[in-house]
Amino acid sequence: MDNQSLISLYRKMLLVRVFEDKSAEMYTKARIAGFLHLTNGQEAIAVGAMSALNADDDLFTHYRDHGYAILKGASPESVMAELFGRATGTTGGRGGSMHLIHMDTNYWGGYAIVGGHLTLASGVAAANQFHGNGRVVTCVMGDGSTNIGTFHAALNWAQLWKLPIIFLVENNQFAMGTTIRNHSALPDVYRKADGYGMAAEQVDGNDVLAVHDVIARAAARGRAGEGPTLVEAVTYRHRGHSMADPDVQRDKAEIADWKKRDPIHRFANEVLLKRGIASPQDLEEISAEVEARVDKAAEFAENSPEPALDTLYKHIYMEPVSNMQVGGSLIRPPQIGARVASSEGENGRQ
Ligand SMILES: Cc1ncc(C[n+]2csc(CCOP(=O)(O)OP(=O)(O)O)c2C)c(N)n1
Repeated sequence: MDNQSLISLYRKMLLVRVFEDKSAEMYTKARIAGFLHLTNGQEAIAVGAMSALNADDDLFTHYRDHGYAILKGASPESVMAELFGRATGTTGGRGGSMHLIHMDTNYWGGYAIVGGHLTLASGVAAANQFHGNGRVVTCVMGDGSTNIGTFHAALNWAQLWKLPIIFLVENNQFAMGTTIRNHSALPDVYRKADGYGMAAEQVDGNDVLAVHDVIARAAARGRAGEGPTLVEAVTYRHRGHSMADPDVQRDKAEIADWKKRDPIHRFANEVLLKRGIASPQDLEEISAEVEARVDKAAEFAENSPEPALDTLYKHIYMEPVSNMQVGGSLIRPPQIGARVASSEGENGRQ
């Protein structure tokens, strides 16, 4: 990587960090409602991974998704506005923190149901394979997700069909407050791939260049028709599970120890400063630029309108109509658990 690309990695990690800190501040000021899961400490994974993929590759993530949306190409303004629930947000203020989507850049979204997106991501990988479009899917999840049924269903299918997909586990060693040793029979997550004969790699998730290399290899494998890869990136989150978590379960000394391995400071010290790629003053300037950019995003969100009341029912399931004529048949609005009458008759679609 040339010097400019290395500096860009630093700038991006810092942008994700500062964006998260600003989100936390806005949450405490009650500008952001609902849940807010921050990614402080885990930035090297998102930045390293996204730097190794093509712009049109597909991305699915869990709910720790702000950085991914920005790195994929959504503006910090639109992401902050989404957190604020404003009309200018990535999904018009309807999704909020856990459901960022940016289809212009093939970011299929953040998902709140743990593991629920894995089979969806495999479906898109199957579509890519069918169309031969050369796109690879990256599906990001936490370590806790690897105990869920859909994890195993998705891995089995992906390996069986040699789908072009990377399952990227951000192993921050906790599912909420439960340690990986207490929630997973196999704490070495990458070894779960063995059950399906799938390629797997474990990587230091606090080393942005190492993550870049692993994801580049996995993407090449997917594009060459060699199938999926399970990547386990080992890291640690600096904050509680979400803003609602007072973080009393984790060991304070352990948190402090991992903060010494902060991926951003580490990259600045061990790569940029040590190799003379940037001076301390350069880094300060980058920091000031990033802070200003994020302040602007918060200002934009603050000044954006709420979604108009008459759009309340848009983009939920369907336009709410009392009845609808389709092909001469009367379609009743669906009710949960009820059959939907169709031209195929009562026993047709359910
Ligand atoms: C199917 C399902 N079960 C439980 C939850 C509640 N829940 C939300 S986050 C979480 C922990 C997930 O941990 P992990 O996958 O390691 O991700 P992390 O938050 O550490 O990034 C749980 C149990 C949920 N959202 N979905």
